[in-house]
Amino acid sequence: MKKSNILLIWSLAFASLFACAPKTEPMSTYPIIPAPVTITDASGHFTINKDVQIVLVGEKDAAAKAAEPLRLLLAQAGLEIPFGEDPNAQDVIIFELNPSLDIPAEGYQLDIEKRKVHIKGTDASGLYFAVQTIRQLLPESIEGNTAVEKLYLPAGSIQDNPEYAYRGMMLDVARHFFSVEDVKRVIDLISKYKINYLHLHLSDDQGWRIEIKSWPLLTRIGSRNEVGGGKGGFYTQEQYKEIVAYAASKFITIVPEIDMPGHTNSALNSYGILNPGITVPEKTAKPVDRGDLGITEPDDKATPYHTGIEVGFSTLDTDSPTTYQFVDDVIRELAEITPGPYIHIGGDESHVTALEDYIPFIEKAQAIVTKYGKKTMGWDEVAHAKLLPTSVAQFWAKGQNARMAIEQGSQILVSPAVKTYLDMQYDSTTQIGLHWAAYIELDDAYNWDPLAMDSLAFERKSILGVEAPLWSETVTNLEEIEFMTFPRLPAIAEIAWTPTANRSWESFSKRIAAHGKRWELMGVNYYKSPRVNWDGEAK
Ligand code: TNX
Repeated sequence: MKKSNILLIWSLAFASLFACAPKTEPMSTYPIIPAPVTITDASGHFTINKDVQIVLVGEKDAAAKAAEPLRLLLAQAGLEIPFGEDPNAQDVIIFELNPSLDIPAEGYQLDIEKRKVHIKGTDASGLYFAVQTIRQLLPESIEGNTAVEKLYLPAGSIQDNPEYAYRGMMLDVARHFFSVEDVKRVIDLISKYKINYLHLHLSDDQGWRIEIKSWPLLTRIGSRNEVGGGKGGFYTQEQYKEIVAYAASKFITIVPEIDMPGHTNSALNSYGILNPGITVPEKTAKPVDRGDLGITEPDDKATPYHTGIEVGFSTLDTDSPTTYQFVDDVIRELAEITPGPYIHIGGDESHVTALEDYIPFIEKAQAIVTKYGKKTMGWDEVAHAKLLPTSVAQFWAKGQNARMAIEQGSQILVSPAVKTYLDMQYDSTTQIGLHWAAYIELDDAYNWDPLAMDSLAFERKSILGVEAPLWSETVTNLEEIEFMTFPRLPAIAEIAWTPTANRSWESFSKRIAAHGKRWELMGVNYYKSPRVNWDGEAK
């Protein structure tokens, strides 16, 4: 044989060896966000191909809720993995749900060996979050629905659980309305970062967005507007239930908010009887055409639509018994369609409600929420009222209010506008968004600690969690939602999930670059922050 042929054969053999060789970089180098509590590397890898089976162990029905999303994800890559029965077989992915294991709530233990993947948890959420970790151990191509013969997972172990029980995002569907499909897309994207609450801001001065059967004009009139005077919209109760169920399938709980007693002009458009006599700022007022709706009775006290972004001019009539009947009906209907523990009553920026009226209003609203079996959330101003220990104050502006809530025995949800507000512009060149609180670049969103937000440090036990609100005065469609949310939401998610000692900007800024590649495959319109080298090595 000619020398050159031998060389060719050798080099072909060598090349094919490498073509088949899977990625075997250590598990700890994979760009997992939020960063897990501990990762232990091992050598080798697990191969996912058509011979692999998923096996459920322990509480099988609950485990299946987490296993099914993995099965669907792999099916997207052309790998149809069946369910099997034998946990002692080889080439299995075991989902074990066992409440007596020593694993904290929502946590998981993930062990990847050459012939077995073993996922353990004490609740289904933990197993689901393990699946999100596995997703990030798979190659980026998994996000692009590309069919493959096999996939590899690096061997090793991860022990993981969240630092905070509440890891949330808020979407304002009142200033601009977003469709059920848009909300589902947001749920898809945030669930990958182990977010477990989505707060929906369902009413504000510009629009009322949830059907309340006992007060039908709220949607017939109050929903037909948004910032800029667009047509607005609302969710029927059936659509809301569809959102709740979709979120639940991704282990996200919906927190509905009806903002009261301020931010209520859309209720006052619909029912003048709730109006103590407020007027809408003239330059943003748009008349309501009741005749066009076939409503013949005049309502002289009903206000015009508010199409601008001014805040703090509206209030419910806090002296009127009708107002409390209204609040009772709204909360009763909302509680009936909300399986989650919280109802948010707003309570922010009630600048035209006197404090002596505001306080009893909040206390009555809190009692109504309690009567319907739910816990109350409110923006930090609610701490002026007597809060129940089960109530949660959402700290957005004033540390003093947060401390007042804590002194009463309530927990706080940490959402400082200067760090977590997703509607804040990244810098002075950002085309959408506001900057009244701050410009928030990605490193600003990442480099802070919920325990040290105020001059008086908060105690760990006083903090329920962290939430990033996206207000929508300037955000009008899904592309803009994505642009303001990514990459900052993953930064907030890591603050809420990962212990402070495990977090560093240096590491996060490298890991997030790999997520940019995934978002491109998913068609996510993200902000390419100049603080990140997006073309850098994925790992
Ligand atoms: C303040 S945050 C508000 C909202 C606005 C937001 C805009 C809070 C409780 N109130 O009404 O939409 O600023 O950034």
